[in-house]
Amino acid sequence: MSDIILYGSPFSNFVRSARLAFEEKGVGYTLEPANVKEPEYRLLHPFAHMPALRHGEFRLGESIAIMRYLDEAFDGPPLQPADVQERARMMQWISAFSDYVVAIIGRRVLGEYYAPLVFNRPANQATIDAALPEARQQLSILDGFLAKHPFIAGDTLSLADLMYVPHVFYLTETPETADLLAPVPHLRRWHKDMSARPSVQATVPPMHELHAA
Ligand SMILES: N[C@@H](CCC(=O)N[C@@H](CS)C(=O)NCC(=O)O)C(=O)O
Repeated sequence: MSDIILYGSPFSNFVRSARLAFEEKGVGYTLEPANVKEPEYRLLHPFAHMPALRHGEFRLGESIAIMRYLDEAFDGPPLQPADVQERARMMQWISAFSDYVVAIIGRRVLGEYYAPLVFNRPANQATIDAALPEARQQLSILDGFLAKHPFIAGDTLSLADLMYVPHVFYLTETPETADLLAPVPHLRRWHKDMSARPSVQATVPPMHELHAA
């Protein structure tokens, strides 16, 4: 058992991004359930979300904070570009992800398509339909950058790729959401390349459990 514990569900996109950072760095960890409703959980994450991390006495919440901590506190391949402008561009994509992509593709498109499986309620098609134009635009913006660069921040793998992979993975998993990827070949190429990485393969959510539930 590792002395680093990551709290969260293997289905959570944000937990998966943190797990991807562990895998890419080669840092061992134990994944434990996050009891977000328990008052003590707020000692790990003040806003009671997942993921949260415990490393000895150190506690930390929020995926990107955990990912940067792993990258900066441990040896292993660097996950942030050394070049200051590339590092800034990495943060641009991560910030856009957290504010725009999560709101549209995460909450409105994926959140609704997966509502029957995850929340046991019907999908709200009106919410999906209203979000689709902006979702398509977001994917096309990413596609345009990936037409010229192998990775989201530029020439090397970075935390930005690890942030986006889980959301794009869920898009590939239903026929309706996979349709959104048809017009974005460069994003599909990136996702194919990412899917070949051992880190991505080691963190695939156990979808059969979701379908059986
Ligand atoms: N900004 C946060 C988002 C985390 C988040 O929204 N996590 C969801 C699960 S995907 C959560 O904890 N929801 C509360 C709950 O499940 O009760 C991060 O990047 O870590």
